[in-house]
Amino acid sequence: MSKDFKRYLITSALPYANGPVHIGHLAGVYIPSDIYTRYLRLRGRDVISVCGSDEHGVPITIKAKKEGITPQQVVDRYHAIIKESFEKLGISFDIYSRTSSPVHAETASAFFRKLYDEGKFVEQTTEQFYDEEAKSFLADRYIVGTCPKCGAEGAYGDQCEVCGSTLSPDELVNPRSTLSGATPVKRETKHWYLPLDQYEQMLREWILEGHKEWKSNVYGQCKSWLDGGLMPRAVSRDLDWGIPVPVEGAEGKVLYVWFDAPIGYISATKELTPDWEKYWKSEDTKLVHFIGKDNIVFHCIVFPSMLKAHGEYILPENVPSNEFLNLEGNKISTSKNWAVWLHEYLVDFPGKEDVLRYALCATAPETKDNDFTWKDYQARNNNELVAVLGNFVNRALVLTKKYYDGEVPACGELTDYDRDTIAELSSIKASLESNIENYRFREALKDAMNFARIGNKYLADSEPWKLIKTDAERVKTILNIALQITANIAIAIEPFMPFSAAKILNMLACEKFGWEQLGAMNLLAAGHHIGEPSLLFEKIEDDVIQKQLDRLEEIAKQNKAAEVKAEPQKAECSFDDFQKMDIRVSTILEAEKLPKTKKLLKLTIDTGIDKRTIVSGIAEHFSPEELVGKQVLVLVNLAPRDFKGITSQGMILMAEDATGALRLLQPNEKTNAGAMVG
Ligand code: B3M
Ligand code: ZN
Repeated sequence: MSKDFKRYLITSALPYANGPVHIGHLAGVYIPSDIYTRYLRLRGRDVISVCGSDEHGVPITIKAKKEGITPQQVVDRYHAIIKESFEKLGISFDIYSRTSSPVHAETASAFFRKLYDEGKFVEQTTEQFYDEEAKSFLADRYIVGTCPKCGAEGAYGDQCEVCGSTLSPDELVNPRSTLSGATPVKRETKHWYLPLDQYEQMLREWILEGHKEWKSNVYGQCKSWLDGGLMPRAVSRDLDWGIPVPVEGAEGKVLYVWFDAPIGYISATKELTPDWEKYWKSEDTKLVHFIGKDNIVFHCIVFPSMLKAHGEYILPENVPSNEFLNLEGNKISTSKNWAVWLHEYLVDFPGKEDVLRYALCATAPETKDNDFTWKDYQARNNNELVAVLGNFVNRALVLTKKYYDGEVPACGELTDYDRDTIAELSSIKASLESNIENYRFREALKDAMNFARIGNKYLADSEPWKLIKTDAERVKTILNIALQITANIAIAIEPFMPFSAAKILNMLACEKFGWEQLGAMNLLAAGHHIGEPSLLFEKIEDDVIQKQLDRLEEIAKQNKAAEVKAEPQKAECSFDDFQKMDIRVSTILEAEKLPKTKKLLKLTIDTGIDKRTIVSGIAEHFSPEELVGKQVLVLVNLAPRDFKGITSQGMILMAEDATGALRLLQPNEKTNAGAMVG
């Protein structure tokens, strides 16, 4: 059934350059696409993988405004971080470009212009939300309100992040401008629309009839969009950041980011190779888009309609899309900093790139949302990578070093058990291939790991370390087979863990093998000298994991504090009431814990009027040492009270924050004790 393609064009969703990449992006898009690409390369296919930063759109301008820098500065910063961190993780794009590149501006403009000239757009003047204070139309994320579908606050003009619904600004309840907070008014403006309704029939036939093999989450979303009926979609926006609409009378208007971004795949290919048309315009090319589930409609409905309208381009053969990855039970959120950031991981876990690739592939949300936990990450490393894969490879190599001084022993006569083991290994190959080709990367990873599992079992069952004393000839065959399995592992794991595959090849002193050699038992010739064995993986200790969990706990605390609403204001007090309070700047001279109490500190303070004693219930928050010498504000005419037989003459003023932490209130510069507050 499946067609034979001459070449492959792999695209991965262009990350917005408004922040770094996190594990959700990796598990959902970039690790699957890299596994697929590396596999095809290893098979010797003509394949290119393109990606780049998505540098237009409102997410970028909002970030710029928040930080008080220009949109260009935002994208320059994050493009560099993203590009470098992808490279370090071994994500092997043939090109990682950006949509602010001149080639892209030219390609996207020409694309728009062709559709415009051929009358493929509908030009329409409509009323759009406008912020009179900020003097600006409010596209997409510049407008927020209550979600009409789930009632969540803070839904955007284009999407509710709580329930995932795609929205239009008109649907929001109580819309507000994010620029000024003002309630927007309606104002007329002209835009160009792509009449998606005209492509509905084509899409129905192409997807619903022609691509029943697509993943059910993707197919299902397409079907519900198509069954709901398609409407024209605006492809321009009133914004000053983006690619200008290349027609007369379009001042102040740019291409909608979702119009220009997918064209970015084409521009990146153009930048990569003068042969780019071969990849985009030939039915012999298999085009595959790797994306996250929030991008399905754009890649399955909107972009294909654009490509059809243009007329010269092929459509994707598949659009493998994953669901979402959660972190420790909660939704990953960039704005709440609830994420594991790739660039930070690379610093915290140097040399453990493959561990992350492995853990994320193994927990990828392929069919439903899934959860990443640090404990699971640790268990996968310690129980699978160290105990199974690393252990097997190390045993095979170390024993070869020990018994044969690193020379591959010759394979003698095979036993039935040897034959069964070899047969089992070669049966994995077909399953591994079919799983990768059908985008089931978790299953494929299990297949690849099975080479090591079988190898481990083979060594454990045959016990060469015992046999060496009684049947040294037999041990040669056992280790020959173990080494052949090791070489096979270097092939099988390469798409998933390229660094470890290279390390194994290095230890075997071998050049890279081709995929077609997988399953062969003659990869290493007898007499070949292997290199020095070293550990492939190392155990990750609890304290390393605890550090990550502590960091997340701290973030959760901060998020909770940010959510807390301030207590309502107390009843009014008169100026006279206030005047009755005598508050003085004072200096803490001595501090000691009150014996037999948990909370109480006895403080000696200089109020400027006198030296006196105050008992304060802050021992759980401050140590005596850190208080001595500090200036504080003290209510000095508070009626004295006894604590454990000590009279306290006054009260130190403090604020309690939402996490329950206490803060001393202090003059912002050193002040003489006795200075009055009021
Ligand atoms: N930048 C959205 C996202 O990161 C968008 C993808 C564009 S792919 C052409 O979810
Ligand atoms: Zn909602």
